[in-house]
Amino acid sequence: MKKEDILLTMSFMGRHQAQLDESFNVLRLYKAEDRAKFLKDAAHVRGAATGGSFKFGRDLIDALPQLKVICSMSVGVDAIDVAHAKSRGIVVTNTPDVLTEEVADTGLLLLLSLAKQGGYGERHVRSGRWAKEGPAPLAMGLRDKTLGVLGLGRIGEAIAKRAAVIGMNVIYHNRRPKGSVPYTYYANLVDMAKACDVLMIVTPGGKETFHLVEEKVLRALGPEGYVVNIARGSVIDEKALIRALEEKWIAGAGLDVFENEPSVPEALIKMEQNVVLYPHIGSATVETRNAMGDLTVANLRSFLAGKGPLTPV
Ligand code: 8YV
Repeated sequence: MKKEDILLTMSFMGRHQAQLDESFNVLRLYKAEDRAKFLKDAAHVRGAATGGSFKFGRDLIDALPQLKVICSMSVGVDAIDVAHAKSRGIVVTNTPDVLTEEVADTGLLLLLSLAKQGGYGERHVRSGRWAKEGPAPLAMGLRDKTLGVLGLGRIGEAIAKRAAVIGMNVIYHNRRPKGSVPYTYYANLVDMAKACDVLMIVTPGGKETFHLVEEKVLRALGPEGYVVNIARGSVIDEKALIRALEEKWIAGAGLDVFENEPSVPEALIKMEQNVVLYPHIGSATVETRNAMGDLTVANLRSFLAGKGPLTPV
């Protein structure tokens, strides 16, 4: 039987390329020399596979009039114009749950590395400063400190549990309180920023959370406060964050995501001691990416076989 044509927007790991090739005739957009001609020839596809960083906007959606499903290898779908896709009756799927614990581990790693200056200490050794200048400066303990979780969803709750294990108090801010959790709810983000020592950002990206953490929130966090972003760069006003660090409105920042990835402002790169920078590694382990890709391919196979999506957004 002739395999169905599907669109693959960006390169996937070999394991998932093989899975896709096994079931479909894969049309690889990222290999196209003439994008317009490629899309004209691909206009009949019903299904597309994509990744969290690939901008799947209105133009591309409208260039594919037969499209019925977009399967993203990510939990965050802010790079896809989901509203427009749904208005065209197109189903969008993502990869929830399979990465929750992994991203929460990275959130904890960023929190500990920031507070305990793990990266700075490591550079203190490798640069020879320890031998030349003596011990690294003392860091901050996290026991009895308060973690303010902005966005207590699946990943937010997993991070909150980890923080409680290391002796932190946990408070949170969401659009509405969550019945089932043992943490104090703050209806107002500025009030929560005032009440916490570390603000942990775990919201989805997109219009609704764009620059949610801006000057007022950063000033409320205060000169001994820290911010950690494990969500999307767009949630923080990055210019305001740089001012906050330079003018010491806050004490430090741990960032896994940025407004214009992979470019990171030089001002942040220069801040050695109180800023930790990771290259969007939240879910970046072999185990978790395998699971994310497997779920993405399973969504596409199920939907195109007429059995519906497994994890629609
Ligand atoms: C993705 C992520 O790998 O799932 C998400 O939303 O941010 C990561 O797990 C990322 O989108 C890759 O660019």
